[in-house]
Amino acid sequence: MIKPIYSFCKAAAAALCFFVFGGIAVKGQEAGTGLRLWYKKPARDWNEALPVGNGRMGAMVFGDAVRERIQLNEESLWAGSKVEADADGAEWLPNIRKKLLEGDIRSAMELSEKGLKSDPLRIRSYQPVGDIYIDFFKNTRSLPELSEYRRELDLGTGIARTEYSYAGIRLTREVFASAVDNIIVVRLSSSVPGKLTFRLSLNREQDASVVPSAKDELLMQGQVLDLPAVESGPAGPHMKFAARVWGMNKGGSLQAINNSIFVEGADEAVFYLTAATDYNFEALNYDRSIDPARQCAAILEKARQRDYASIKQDHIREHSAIFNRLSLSLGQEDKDTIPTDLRLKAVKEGKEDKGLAVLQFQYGRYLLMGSSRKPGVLPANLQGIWNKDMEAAWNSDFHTNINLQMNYWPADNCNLSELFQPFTNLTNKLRGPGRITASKTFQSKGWTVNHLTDVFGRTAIADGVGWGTFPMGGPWMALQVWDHYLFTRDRQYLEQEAWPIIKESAEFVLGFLVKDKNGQWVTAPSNSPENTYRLPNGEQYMLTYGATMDIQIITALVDACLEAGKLLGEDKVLLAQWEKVRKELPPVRVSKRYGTIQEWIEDYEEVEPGHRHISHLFGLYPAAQITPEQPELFEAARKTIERRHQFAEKGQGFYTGWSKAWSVNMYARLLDGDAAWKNILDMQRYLTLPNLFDNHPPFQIDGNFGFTAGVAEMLLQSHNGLHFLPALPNAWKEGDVKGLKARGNILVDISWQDGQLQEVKLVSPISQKVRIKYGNLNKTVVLKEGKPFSLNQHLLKKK
Ligand code: FUC
Repeated sequence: MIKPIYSFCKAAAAALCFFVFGGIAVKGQEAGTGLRLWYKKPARDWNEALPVGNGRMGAMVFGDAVRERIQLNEESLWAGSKVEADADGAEWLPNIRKKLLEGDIRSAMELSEKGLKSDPLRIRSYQPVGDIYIDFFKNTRSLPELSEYRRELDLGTGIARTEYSYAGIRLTREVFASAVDNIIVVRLSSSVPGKLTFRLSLNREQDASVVPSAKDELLMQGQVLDLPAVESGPAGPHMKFAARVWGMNKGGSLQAINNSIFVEGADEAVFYLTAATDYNFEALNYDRSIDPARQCAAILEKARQRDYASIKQDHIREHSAIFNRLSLSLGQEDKDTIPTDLRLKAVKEGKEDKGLAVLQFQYGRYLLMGSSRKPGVLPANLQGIWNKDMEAAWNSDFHTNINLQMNYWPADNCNLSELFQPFTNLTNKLRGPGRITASKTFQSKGWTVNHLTDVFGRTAIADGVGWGTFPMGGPWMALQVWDHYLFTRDRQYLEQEAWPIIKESAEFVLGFLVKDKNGQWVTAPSNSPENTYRLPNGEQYMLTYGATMDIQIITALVDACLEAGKLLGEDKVLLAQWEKVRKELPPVRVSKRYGTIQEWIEDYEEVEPGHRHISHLFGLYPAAQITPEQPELFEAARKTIERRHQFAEKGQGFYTGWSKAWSVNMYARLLDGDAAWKNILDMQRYLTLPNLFDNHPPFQIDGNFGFTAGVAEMLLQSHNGLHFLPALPNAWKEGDVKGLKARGNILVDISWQDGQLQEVKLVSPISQKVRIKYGNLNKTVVLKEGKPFSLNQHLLKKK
């Protein structure tokens, strides 16, 4: 029987941060910001483990004193293979459209099932690389009594640390993912020399084997073996992958045997770890000319030239330079002496903890840094980069009917613009397969993707024609690329990346639209993700034409193309054509039944009124078509979200993490800070896991990112000039934010007291005129290149 081993001392957490081990001062805070998740117990399961990531590799650190587990991911390791799944719509599409527009949805659906159903229907999953286990105390009869246990993740340094004492010895572990050196680093040390004895093993539950590749190194090599699965594409040996762990010891011995490295009697041990696959992003496929084992060897070879201290120093420097660009205080009490799980518990029991909201806000920024940047290429998926399952929930894919887009909502406004690049990379790459989907399935030009994609560039309809027909996935992605330009004003990005993407997306839309009975341009077929309507005869469908969201997306896309086209001197005839189409789109309508925004082109009854998707409010957020300047729509938008909530509270849908996070952003746009704060509290109370991961359930990272974007949106909006503190909750009496980013590439600091603005500071890299707003005050100011511009509570310039 294992004795209870954790007798936790009451010593204040901070005191543990300054132990001296073997002459090395280990300072818990280092260059960090004091923003930490910390716990007095090891993770009992994955949802308590702590994430580190460098954009290409991720790891979840459990911190168990007896058996440490570090679960590993590499961004490109996917099951499946590249397939051409598009159905040939040529023969079917005209009839499907005709039936939809005539209101004969049953026939349209039957025809779609026959003519538009893709093959294979589904995609396969993003997979983990495997696990590192570190076993201690294997040969002891009874486990020693452990004390002063603490594990933490310091968001400012990106270092996960575990510490505990036994028999007068203090043991410390540090884990971080270095973007500079492209590796994961694990260091174990003991306060008493010669006391480190353990076995580190590298494992994967399937499709791989591990051998020593040198006396101090392990090599895992594998190949995903896809078993036959209904409608999921070819079975067979697919993506190849490898991982290497190299270890070094100070004192004692270190030796690789079988799948393990045995360390005995050491003072300190350090491991560098990397993984790779034969995935080639350029080809959106695996590529047999790539040898993952050699890739790993090359990465490790470089890292081995560098000692732990300099790798760590470079990591902290690089990490903190990005992370520290933005600071937020909500005037909260400092509760850092209370473990994070207990703070969360207190909130779940009804307390409010603004500091926890700040921590979650910054955690969203941290998680985007961990899952979306160089050396990685791919964007953050449904779980960022962190996934433990061979068959993950929703395959941990890139869901393009909101989830992938939501992941990137905080990238620009939270001053992390370079983290957006992987989103652009994928959007740009999807133009290749997306042209086939546009031309074959939808008989149009340009490119598009439906409601999901994977690393193999799936763009065809997936998961069935009712659910998966969402030709607006591409235009929505394109719009986000355009928005990134609006934030950064990077002309080169506009010319070389954004413009080709949005222009070709608009080509798709123009070729796809058809005229309805009122002579207006509509999409057909499509759906309003992922909601179902009921016809007067009781039949229920998802498939439709001219869903409100589609019209809003197309309006925004045409507006973007017109603005970009004018900037770039595009052909006037084309611009005029777009302008004409825009005028001939159906209007956004208000439902006669409920006074809400009408979700479909007809005022259908919704089957699930508390549905998690609120697609018809796309025009409220992320787009900016529904604003206080259109009072009727603005009011209808409020009613729409309230109605969703009302039904959700009766237990009819809605409560998923990302959906609540969307509500935070929408309430911010409705200028209702108290409602936004209530939704944040709901997220904390019902939808947050002990490691502060968002709980869909299960874990899904979009909620984390949507949360972060939402908090920023409450403090600053910039879709229509700069609006300071547009949705400040009553509970946020005082506070201070430094380093938000507004469209126009303007950095914004704001402080407030007693719920009133105190001071604003703006810095713009270029000279420009901007409209600013606070409460009822409106004005225009001229910013000079690089010169800070400060305003007081009356929006008067400060000296
Ligand atoms: C959409 C959502 C689900 C889930 C999935 C990954 O289908 O409706 O709630 O988030 O994406």
